[in-house]
Amino acid sequence: MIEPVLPTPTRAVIPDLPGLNADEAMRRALGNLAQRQEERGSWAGDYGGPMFLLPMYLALCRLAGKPPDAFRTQRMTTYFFNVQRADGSLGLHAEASSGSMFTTALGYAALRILGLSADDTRMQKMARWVRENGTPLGAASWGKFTLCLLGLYDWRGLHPVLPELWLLPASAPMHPSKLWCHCRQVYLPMAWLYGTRATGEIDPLIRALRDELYGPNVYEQLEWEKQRDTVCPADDYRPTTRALQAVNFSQGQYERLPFKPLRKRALDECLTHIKYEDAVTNDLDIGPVNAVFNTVVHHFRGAAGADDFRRGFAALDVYLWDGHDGMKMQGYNNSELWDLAFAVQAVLAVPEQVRAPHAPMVHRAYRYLRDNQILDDVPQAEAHYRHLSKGGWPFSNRAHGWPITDCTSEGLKCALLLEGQYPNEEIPLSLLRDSVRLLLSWQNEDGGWSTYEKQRAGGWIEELNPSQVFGDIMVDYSHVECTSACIQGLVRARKRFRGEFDDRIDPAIARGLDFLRAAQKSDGSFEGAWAVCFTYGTWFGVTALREAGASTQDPSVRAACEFLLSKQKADGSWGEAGDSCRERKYLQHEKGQVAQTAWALLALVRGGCDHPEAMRRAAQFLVDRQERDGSWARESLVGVFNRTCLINYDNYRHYFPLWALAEWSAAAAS
Ligand code: LAN
Repeated sequence: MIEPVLPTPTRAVIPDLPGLNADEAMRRALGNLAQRQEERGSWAGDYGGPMFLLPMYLALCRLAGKPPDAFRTQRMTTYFFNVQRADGSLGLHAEASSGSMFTTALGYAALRILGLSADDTRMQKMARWVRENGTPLGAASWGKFTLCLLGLYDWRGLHPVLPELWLLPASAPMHPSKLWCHCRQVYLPMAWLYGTRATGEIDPLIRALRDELYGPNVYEQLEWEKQRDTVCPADDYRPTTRALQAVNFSQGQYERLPFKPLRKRALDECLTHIKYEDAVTNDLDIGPVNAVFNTVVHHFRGAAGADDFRRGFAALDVYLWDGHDGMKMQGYNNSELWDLAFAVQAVLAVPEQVRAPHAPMVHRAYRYLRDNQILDDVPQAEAHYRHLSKGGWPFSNRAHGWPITDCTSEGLKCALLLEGQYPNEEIPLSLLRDSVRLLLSWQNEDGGWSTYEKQRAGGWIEELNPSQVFGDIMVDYSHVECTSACIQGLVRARKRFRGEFDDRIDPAIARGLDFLRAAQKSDGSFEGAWAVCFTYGTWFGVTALREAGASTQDPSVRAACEFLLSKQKADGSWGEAGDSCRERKYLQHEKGQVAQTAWALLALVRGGCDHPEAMRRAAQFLVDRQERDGSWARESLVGVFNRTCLINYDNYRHYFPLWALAEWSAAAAS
């Protein structure tokens, strides 16, 4: 078959029209999207924000003796200093309202690795903050761990991360397979590195750093065993529980045994799982932390790990992003499938005659969707604690390969919306059926959906969360967003495959709705877990209820709309502060945010809100905030994970306002 050649987008010159209307705003927004689209059909975007990732990467570069080149060195340095706070510290994420020992201690070491002098005034300020706030002895555990690798903290000052846990029977309550996959995949290489006490060379730079971080000649005098529970208040979001103390104590006793007959086998078991993860993800690994730590493992394996190291190190390049504020390490290899699924739905919400000139953009996007669906289950899934994958969609691309519940559902929704448009390049129907089956297979006993896998352990395991800085990392819980997305996907699938899966889809949707209704707060809101926060969650909550057939008079829908209306700002916008996620209550941001205003407007439109003026003002806000070229300017970070760490979804500002304007104008016209 000869592939049709799609015309590439050209840069349009847009005159500055006074008094823009919604149609014109949509036209410009579409032009902007078309211009930003990659040849491969997706939209690339900055996925930075977390401040612990780049230092982890630079620790690896240091250990392996592979420093970044001059250009990267300069851009990475720029990044650190751009996000450095006035008091000299770094926050957990780029916009944190306070400094974190975890990221400041690691960031300081990273900047020295990049070649900055300790005499630089910005460095002096940073080092002073570290010493005045208790030194790296108070860093959160992942910070201490990374410092151990570099020889900047002593392994005796860490609670054990036992590789032997991987030898337990899989049914044991403490078996790592029960953990949320991100947590499991981080503690896997950590267990290997802890078990071997992997430490780099102690050279003059490391010696100097010890003095700079802890104070002159302090390091050698420290009583390390006593520092295991030292944590600076800024890093102590989840303080150690009694249950964790007990587990730490018993693991500590085990580790003191002079002879550990299982250690060698346990390390081999860990290595098998590490290599497997590398193999099934094309060395990308599930996320940035295990991508770095797995590569550190291969480095310390020496000649035996040389090939694995080379591939792992090369794969890390795609995690680096050179953005407006410098070069950072991103939270994932990219967010392209996720962005694409929303962008497509936003474009298709625009009236046909307005979007007609952009048909090639949608066509290109469809190809990306098709080319990045996951075609097979991973080999020996069960032996590696993996769920099924076939028919799923990932967050980024097929090479990464881990399918996600809501990404699969949004992917399926797009595939169904575009079905029949490109007869020669269609996604095979059998693969769409696979994705429906996969969605069904992921539903939890509580009726909700988690992120990558079914929930495998009770919430009690959260009591053993050793990370200190993150909340809810131990278990793959059911979430409002994932549940809503899966319900939406199943509603569409029910229509498309009428009769085929009804006996499974109907009860699944009903149970999903029960989960959602139970998750709704008494003020009518839904709490989101993956973006800020109640605005995001409420948009998902309302959407699922309405898609699944609830009327606009449904009390849950009404309550959700009332909640949103009560938070609208005087200028018609919504702005919710990132700290809402940490505090778990709605906190106003000082400024209205375009992405959040779009979510709120979408929720109100879909919820059949009977305050047309409130919605008109929201739409007006979106139009007023638009730039001449159809884009929207960068605003506060609105993505989040594990309650505390904000992350940048840079494309949200380009398609969510378009989507909201499209649905609002359609509803307002009818
Ligand atoms: C992501 C990115 C995608 C995101 C969505 C699909 C948007 C969401 O709806 C479900 C959760 C998920 C899959 C998600 C979970 C947490 C991730 C993987 C991240 C925010 C990207 C980075 C983050 C990861 C945990 C960062 C590394 C830190 C650890 C605590 C392991």
